[in-house]
Amino acid sequence: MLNRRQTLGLGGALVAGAMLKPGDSAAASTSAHDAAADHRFRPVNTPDGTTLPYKLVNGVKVFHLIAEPVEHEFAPGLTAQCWGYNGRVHGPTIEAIEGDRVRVYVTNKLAAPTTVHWHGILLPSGMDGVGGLSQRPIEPGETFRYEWTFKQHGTFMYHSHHDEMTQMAMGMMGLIVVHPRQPAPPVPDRDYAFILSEWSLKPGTSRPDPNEMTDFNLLTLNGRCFPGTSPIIARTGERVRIRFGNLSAMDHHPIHLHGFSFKVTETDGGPIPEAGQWPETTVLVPTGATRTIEFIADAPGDWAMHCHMTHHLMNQMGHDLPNMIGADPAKIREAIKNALPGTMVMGTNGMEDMSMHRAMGHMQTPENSIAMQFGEGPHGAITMGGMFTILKVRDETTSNTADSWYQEDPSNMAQLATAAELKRDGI
Ligand SMILES: [Cu+2]
Repeated sequence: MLNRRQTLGLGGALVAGAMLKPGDSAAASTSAHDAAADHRFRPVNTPDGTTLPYKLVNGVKVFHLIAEPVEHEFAPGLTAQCWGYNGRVHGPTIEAIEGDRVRVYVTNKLAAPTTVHWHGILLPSGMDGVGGLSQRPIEPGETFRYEWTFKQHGTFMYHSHHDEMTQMAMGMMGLIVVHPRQPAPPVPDRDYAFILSEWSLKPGTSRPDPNEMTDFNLLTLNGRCFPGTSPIIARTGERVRIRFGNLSAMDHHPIHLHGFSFKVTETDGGPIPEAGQWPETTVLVPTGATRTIEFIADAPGDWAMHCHMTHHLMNQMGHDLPNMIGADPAKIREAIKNALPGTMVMGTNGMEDMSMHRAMGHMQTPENSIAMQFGEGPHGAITMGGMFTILKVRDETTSNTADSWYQEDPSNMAQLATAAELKRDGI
């Protein structure tokens, strides 16, 4: 059930942990995925991310988070000096089972003090991780121990709770997925998890700006912006669960999935009783909250999944541009060409032509920046960036599915209308 990327991401953890059972005292390195072997739950897949391994010590799952600077790639061609955990932005997903006793060591390798808050987890006040309120900050070089028993299941998050504005803007967050001890059927065939976040990274710079309040220019799914996001995959007829957690500084994200009607089955407060679930195609994920959706992937195809705020589908270059719709840019280019050589003016028909110029190398952009919108699809440019990815549903999936495009039956495709058709229908 693991896809190619997930298998790669897990590396040796699966092998090392395959034979461990709860209660083993051996301190062998493993991950929550070992339990999948006895079918108690479907392991969660964090696209473009990974799951944090643990050691089982006298029945306690022991995790180690290391807060540290990370050079992070948002999409090919765009990297930044961020802060994350265990060499990643965002941190690896912590996965466990309801009832598990867990111990999480947090080592601070940053130059600044930090803490970790376990967002939505029901635990003792002293383990809550709020700097100054529930503990003193973890100074650089120190390691703190957090410990609790999971009394609940669902989708939760962890994040810095010290100098939050700075540290969260730099990337210090991750997901926590707790599976039910007694899974209630139907257990999903696919279980994906995304963390939604936003960044301000001025073109040509290499450090996110934590002082930004409104003009975020990188909107990410698991720290990646389209076209850097990996697609997600399902086989036709499978039950798919997708978990969204939002830790954006200032924005909520209405996540829209094409092609399906889904139900919102849980929040970070817990499962929603079936009688309270209603059908949706867009789920609003407020900042500081999680939402989980489930549906049957009963229609094969390449289906867009994205935030519906159109400015959250733009990358860096889409900001602070003059409105040139319907104007003649030639005169402006002429007027400024000596003062600002290489300047592009937004096209008179929108952004697509500008992105095409950029992609074809006609347009100069600052070093370490990416086009505001532009992915390559089977039928031309996909004129989006940011919080956008693709759900690929196929009757049969293979290791190549992620890189393939859906071959639609031509009779089911929008086509250039013929003269005969126009005449027939009186157009
Ligand atoms: Cu959004």
